Amino acid sequence: MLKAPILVLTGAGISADSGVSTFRDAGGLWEGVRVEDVATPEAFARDPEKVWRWYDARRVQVASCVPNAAHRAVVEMEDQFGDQFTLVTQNVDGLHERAGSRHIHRLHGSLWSTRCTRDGRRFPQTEAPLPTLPPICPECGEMLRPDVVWFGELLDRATMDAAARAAERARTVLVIGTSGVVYPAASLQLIALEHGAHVVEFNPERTALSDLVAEYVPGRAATTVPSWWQQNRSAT
Ligand code: BJW
Repeated sequence: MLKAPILVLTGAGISADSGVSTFRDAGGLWEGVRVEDVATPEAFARDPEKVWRWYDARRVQVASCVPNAAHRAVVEMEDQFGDQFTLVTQNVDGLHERAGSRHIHRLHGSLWSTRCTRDGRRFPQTEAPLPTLPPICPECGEMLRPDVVWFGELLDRATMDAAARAAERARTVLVIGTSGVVYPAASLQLIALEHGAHVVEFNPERTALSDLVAEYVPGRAATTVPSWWQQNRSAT
């Protein structure tokens, strides 16, 4: 029986069937790349152009991808459960937005906005590739940075607090396509378990979470999530 409130936690794996690379799988974004060279504030301070080239290449890749059936099933969950539904994603690819999800807690930012390195002001930026790298703030002429959260940086406090509250409250939690190794995002599923939620994990590979959850659903998200949703959506 599917009990509300519902929390959906997503990672790179939900977009894998759309053709977006994950980070840690074979052939993923980290293969052949040192994290310290592209996804830390120190790397950006050292060589902003190199970091921007890496992010712009990802923006170009994602721009050619479209949401898949798992993103669409998540939209249907929001439609059915309304304010008893929360979506929290680690993804920066914007595919939940493009699928039609309306309320999204983005823990790690977005590829589709930039942030001024001087005052932190955000600018929407949908052009891919960017015409010049690194891009320059239209207001003050300082460099813009990707609007993402790098290792060693704090997540937005209000976003993380809202996500943690949803994890405490939720009676059903769907964890889709994350390796669960990056904190504090990975703490959300543990908070939910501690609070007695029915946790369902969707992942072709077992993770540290798999032995702890009520249901482990192996397979690709674009197949398993819609199928699970069809079987469970009326059982509310
Ligand atoms: C499929 C599939 C299909 C494949 N269908 N599934 C506590 C303990 C230890 C360390 C720390 C800690 N607290 C903080 C830290 C440090 C650090 C951290 O967690 N390090 C660990 C890695 C060791 N965390 C931070 O630095 C965070 N900041 C912070 O905590 O500040 C305070 C602090 C700082 C320093 C010390 C202590 C406290 C910030 C983390 C920011 C992470 N940023 C990134 C990059 C974002 C921008 C970008 O996109 O470039 O976020 S890293 C990268 O990993 C990205 C992702 O959102 C994140 C998670 O990855 P995800 O989504 O799980 O992807 P994968 O590739 O790992 O997994 C994909 C999964 O999909 C796999 O399981 C596949 O099997 C599966 N899959 N195909 C379904 N078809």
